[in-house]
Amino acid sequence: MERYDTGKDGSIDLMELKLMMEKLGAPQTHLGLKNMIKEVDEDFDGKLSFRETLEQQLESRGEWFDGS
Ligand SMILES: [Ca+2]
Repeated sequence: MERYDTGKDGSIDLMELKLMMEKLGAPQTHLGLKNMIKEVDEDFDGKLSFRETLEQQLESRGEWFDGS
């Protein structure tokens, strides 16, 4: 999923998540995106690290990154 990290900083920020969800065919509102980040963000930096998203995916939300 590194291809979604357009900033190449090792994490997915709000804008990158927005683009990612649009590409996955499930566009989210700004509020929806913030809630998604808040749900997964373990260190409260407002971004999703690959580790955080991977853990989330493994735990319960596999549908997030389906179709990759
Ligand atoms: Ca984080």
